[in-house]
Amino acid sequence: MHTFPPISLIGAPTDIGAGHRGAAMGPEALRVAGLADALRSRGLDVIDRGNLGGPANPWQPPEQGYRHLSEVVAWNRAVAQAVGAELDGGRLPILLGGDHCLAIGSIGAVARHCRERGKTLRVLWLDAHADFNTSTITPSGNVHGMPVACLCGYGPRELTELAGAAPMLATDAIRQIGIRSVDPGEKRLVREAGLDIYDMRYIDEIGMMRAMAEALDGIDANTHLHVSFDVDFLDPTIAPGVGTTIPGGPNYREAQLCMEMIADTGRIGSLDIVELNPALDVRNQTALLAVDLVESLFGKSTLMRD
Ligand code: 6HN
Ligand code: MN
Ligand code: MN
Ligand code: MN
Repeated sequence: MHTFPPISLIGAPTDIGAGHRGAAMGPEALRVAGLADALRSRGLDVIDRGNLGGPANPWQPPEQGYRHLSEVVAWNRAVAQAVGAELDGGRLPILLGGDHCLAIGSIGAVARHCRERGKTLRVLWLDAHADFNTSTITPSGNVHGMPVACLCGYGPRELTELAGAAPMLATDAIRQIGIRSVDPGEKRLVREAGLDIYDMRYIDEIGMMRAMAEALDGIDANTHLHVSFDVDFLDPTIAPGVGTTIPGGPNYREAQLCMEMIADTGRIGSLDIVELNPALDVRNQTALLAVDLVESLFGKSTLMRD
């Protein structure tokens, strides 16, 4: 049984980088689903910091390949500041999104923290999508399809240098799990950058257990593990409450195993829960499932192992 640092929940109620409205309601849906109490029942110390503020969503078409770039920058600055403050205070930040563009600020702050403390960062990106688009190859202009590229130095300076010199994150620090939708230009860039992708084909072939063992290989006592959990990682039959459903994701047991194996490392230092869209959900079931999985991520086991 591992001990975890005290946890801070940070709400970022915005859908500024998404292609559907509704992810702005994600933080409240996670609260209603009982996230804080679920973690407290694991014996964890949890403070809910409430919600960050930021610009409203003007719902404009993309300009020069980006939708709402200045608003995306403003939200990410707020996120980076809040996440950085929690890490500095020795706490484990959980970002309640909000859409996935917010991972630029969240992981940017985590990467800076790791650089300052001499820690090795490993990012596990659980998602149906690679989120590696740029303004010239994006099919949508939505920045939630670009955060990994921005973190790795591909993107506008306001985002690639949001929390330090670009690249804020080395590609070899990332492992992407569950990927099953990559756009044509994005595919080329992912290969060029050499991203480590455990796509659904690979998981089908070798199983979630071996895929996760590989993705977690090399983690040691000096590793800060950041999990960026895009809820569309999950199969849409169990998680309909997301804007961009892609069939063929991990089922309930595979997702549980994934979270349990991450918990077993004892190294989780920060987490994003993003892309939950209550406007598309059914009786908050996707939020409840996300809470269930996050409990496993913090060591709740279905058997007597905890
Ligand atoms: N997400 N690849 C598509 C795009 O528009 O760039 C979808 C991105 C979805 C992003 O779910 O975080
Ligand atoms: Mn994503
Ligand atoms: Mn996604
Ligand atoms: Mn740390």
